[in-house]
Amino acid sequence: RANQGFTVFFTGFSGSGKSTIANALMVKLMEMGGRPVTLLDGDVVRKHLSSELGFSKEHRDLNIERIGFVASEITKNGGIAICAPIAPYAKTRRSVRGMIEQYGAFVEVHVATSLEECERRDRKGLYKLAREGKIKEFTGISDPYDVPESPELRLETENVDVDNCAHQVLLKLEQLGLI
Ligand code: GGZ
Repeated sequence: RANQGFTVFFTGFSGSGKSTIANALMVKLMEMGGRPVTLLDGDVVRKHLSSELGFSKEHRDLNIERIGFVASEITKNGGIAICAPIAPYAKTRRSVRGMIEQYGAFVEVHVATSLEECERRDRKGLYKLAREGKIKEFTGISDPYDVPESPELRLETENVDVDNCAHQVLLKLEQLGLI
């Protein structure tokens, strides 16, 4: 159905490029007009919706379930939700998929930047702190990340620019008949 709501759910390591690609995608979808687009970025959600939560498995799961709930409401009302958390646990991603697929499409996009590359870039200096043990339970360093087995799309970001990545997502949405 060309007019159903849908959720684009990015997952990947810290520093993989999720937020940047999600932002670029949001701009493109907004330019197309039509349905309202809501970006639920990791940072913003952590500040406004999950401010009391840390990074234990329980807290990460709660965070993702909250994002999933908001995305499912947006999807139910025919909107477009773009989510960009790490979402390290496959089981939790599956549960969110289930919540959303009751109302519309769930498009999982694995931002597959390798841990090595994220750590090499270390844009916020967090990997260094994690290696020094100053940040505990850091995804990829001292906490797990379940690699998505069958996402709708996997983005290899090395030597591919942001615009190209966002374009690949648009093509996938077209292929799926969502836009
Ligand atoms: C992972 C952490 C941690 C730990 C703080 N592990 O690059 P960033 O800074 O902006 O993205 C990371 C963000 C991850 O929050 P999410 O809500 O996306 O995580 S989850 O989906 O697992 O709930 C990073 C920062 O928070 N950060 N401590 N220990 N990332």
